[in-house]
Amino acid sequence: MIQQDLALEEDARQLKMQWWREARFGLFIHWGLYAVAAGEWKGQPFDGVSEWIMKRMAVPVAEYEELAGQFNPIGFDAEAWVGLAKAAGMKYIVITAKHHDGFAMYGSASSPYNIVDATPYGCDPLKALAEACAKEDIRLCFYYSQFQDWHHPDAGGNDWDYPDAAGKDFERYMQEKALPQMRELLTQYGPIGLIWFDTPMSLTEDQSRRFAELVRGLQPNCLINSRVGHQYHDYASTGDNMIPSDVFDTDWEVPATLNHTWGYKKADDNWKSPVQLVKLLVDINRKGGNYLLNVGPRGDGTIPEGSVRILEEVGAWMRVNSEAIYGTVPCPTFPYLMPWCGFTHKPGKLYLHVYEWRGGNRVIFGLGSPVKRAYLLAEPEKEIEFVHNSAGMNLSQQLSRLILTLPQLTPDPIATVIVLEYEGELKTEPLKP
Ligand code: FHN
Repeated sequence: MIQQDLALEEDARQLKMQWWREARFGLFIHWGLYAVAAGEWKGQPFDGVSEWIMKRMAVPVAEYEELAGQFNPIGFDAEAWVGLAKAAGMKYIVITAKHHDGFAMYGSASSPYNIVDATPYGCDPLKALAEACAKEDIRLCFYYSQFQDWHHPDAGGNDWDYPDAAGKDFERYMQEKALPQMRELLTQYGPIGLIWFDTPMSLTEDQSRRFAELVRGLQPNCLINSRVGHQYHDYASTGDNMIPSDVFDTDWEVPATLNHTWGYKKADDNWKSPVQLVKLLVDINRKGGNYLLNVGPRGDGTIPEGSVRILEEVGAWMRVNSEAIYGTVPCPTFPYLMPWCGFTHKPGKLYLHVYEWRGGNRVIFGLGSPVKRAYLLAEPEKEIEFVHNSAGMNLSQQLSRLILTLPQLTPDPIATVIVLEYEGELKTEPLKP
């Protein structure tokens, strides 16, 4: 009976993971009072990720609260944000409903320290986002810092206003803020794709379980990431910007920055280029993961033009090539490194992302599955000539050789994708002495 229950639970998890596995690319949004500070406190620049300014500069709660009085993001446009994610080819949005600073970015009845009650703006951006996401078929998801809350005297993280030795009652924080806010988020905004917990730190197993049970009780289809703690998750978050070195055999996602910060920081224009981003997306997808790429909107509600332009360029590439991204499954490693290309995979199709195109012969060693057809994803009628020799004694390290004859063409400035249709299972061959 217990075995049967477990099997049913696993079947249900497989079903609810489907949209997320199909999506492969999502938008993370870090937005909060720290966007007003923009990486400076009293004219002093701060060296670190912007949303940590309160803790790193040990800003007293009463002083940090003053940012709320200056927060009036009249430039916020939910449809433009959702439109940007959609145009970039992203399928879900995860936004900070409450980050470690404890400020709720929605109208919360459980704490007046929220954007509706404590700012001149007085509106609920998550409501507007929920409506825009529903229209555009983008899954709305919430980030919630469940352990750290530097505003609440009993929560984790604030040892300058509230020293740990003063006898914190974490249970009181859970009962009066964290659990009620989770309930609000799961009952006021329609179906939520996932709850993105963060920094569980010293949460006990019982506390993690109660967060997970609350989510599952209110929205059984809502996914939970591994930072809920104690293995109560549906999928794993890797470390920030940390990509596994090879295929990772579980459901996983990389939370990643576009520059060097999550929240808006006016001094940080270190944007990754569209080429770098697509290479990362391809690499992450090949290894079986999702890419959750962050933007940090400003205090006025606008997304920095630098990030908008880059995401639009990624989107232009996605419009032609997203078949090679959505719903991909892991692709085994090839025996040799091939810096000129990347791979993604779906059963029956191997996608070769050519970063450095040149006409003429290019060889792929070690593809063990017979190739039936090769063509350009952007122009499927353009067949690519090839010869596929199976492994033999006289060939390099006894590996199969796929010799592609690439035509002269104007390549995609990011990556030109070739589809290789193959027979049977996808097999790559190991190097032999
Ligand atoms: O401390 C946070 C950080 O500010 C940011 O939210 C990232 C996103 O993954 N999570 C924590 C650090 O891992």
